[in-house]
Amino acid sequence: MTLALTAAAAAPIAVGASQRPAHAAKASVSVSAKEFKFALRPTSARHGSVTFTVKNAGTIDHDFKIAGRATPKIKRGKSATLTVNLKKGTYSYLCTVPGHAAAGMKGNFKVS
Ligand SMILES: [Cu+2]
Repeated sequence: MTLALTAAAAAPIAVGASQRPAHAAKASVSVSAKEFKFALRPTSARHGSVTFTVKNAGTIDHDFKIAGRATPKIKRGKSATLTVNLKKGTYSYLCTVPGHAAAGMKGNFKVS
């Protein structure tokens, strides 16, 4: 009885320790931008360094702004990356081209 309980308790701890790196998490998010919508994959991340790779899958210029930082304007078919350090919280993102956010190029990104 005592032996069985000890083994069961020890196993999950060992697995968790091997999967959790000691350094801060680094996340990658792929962002597709088009008229007039963003698609993020995934839509959330752990806090730490998050790199957004933004591809313009539309026909006109777009950019991607989050946490006060933005990519340059991205031409159709081109990509840009933006790395930001995010704390826990919910961050709104948008395209800063006039009218685009209002048309739907905005959303919320969750950081845990
Ligand atoms: Cu746009």
